[in-house]
Amino acid sequence: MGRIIILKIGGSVITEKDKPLTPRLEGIRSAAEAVAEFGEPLVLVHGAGSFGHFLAKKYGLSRHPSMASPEAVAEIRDSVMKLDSMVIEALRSKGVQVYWLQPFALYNIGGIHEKWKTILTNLIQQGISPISFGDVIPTSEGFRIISGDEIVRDLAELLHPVRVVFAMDVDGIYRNYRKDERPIEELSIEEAKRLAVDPVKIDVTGGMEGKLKEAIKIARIGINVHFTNGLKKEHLIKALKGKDHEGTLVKGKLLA
Ligand code: IP8
Repeated sequence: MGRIIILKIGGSVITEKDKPLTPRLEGIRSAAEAVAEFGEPLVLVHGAGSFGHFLAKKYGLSRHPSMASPEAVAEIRDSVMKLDSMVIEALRSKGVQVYWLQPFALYNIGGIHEKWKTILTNLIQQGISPISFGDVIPTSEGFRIISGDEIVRDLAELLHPVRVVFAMDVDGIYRNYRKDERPIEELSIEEAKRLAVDPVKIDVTGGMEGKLKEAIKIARIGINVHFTNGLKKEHLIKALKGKDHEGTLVKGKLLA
């Protein structure tokens, strides 16, 4: 069985987070190049950045299901799909072949459907990178935002990858971003839990805090989680290889 690595390309890498509906073209290109140069198929998930969070906030949608207007849902979906096409196009232009996965279709009640384990593993074995993204999805109680970070965690639980990489617009996790020069090299699950990270207020799915929470859940099933800078190609390639990189490793440890 081919080894599986999951990469989350953060919304801050592929969009200008403070400017609504603005792609970060050099970030999209650099992440696509890193994936291409790494050379192995990956399970890819990307965030929505300013193509999702501004609109979600505007229409009052969050991770909890609520009733939303059809216009709101259609507008958010349309917007994240535009970003998704740009990411897919950049990847394909660098020679990375992807298979697009509708986030909603992955889910069954209670999590990702077991059947996807074989399907996703087969895609990887055939040299194709499945790709999904943070989205707005229907539930029995209305619509909700599903974060790419949440999809990554659910995929990690299903697929037990050799590692998970979160690519962001900073080098890693910092104790104090403004004061520290370098991010923390390694965090145990306990240390990660103690670390207070400022949630970015515009991010309806929890920003850095949300990422760290999902990383802790992944590390608890024994999987190493790497945080790295997706705007720095060499950093990202090293993280994908699981080598010492300039980012932060949350050390996986199987907890009963
Ligand atoms: O950027 C959020 O996904 P994320 C999706 O991965 C929307 O948290 C539509 C805001």
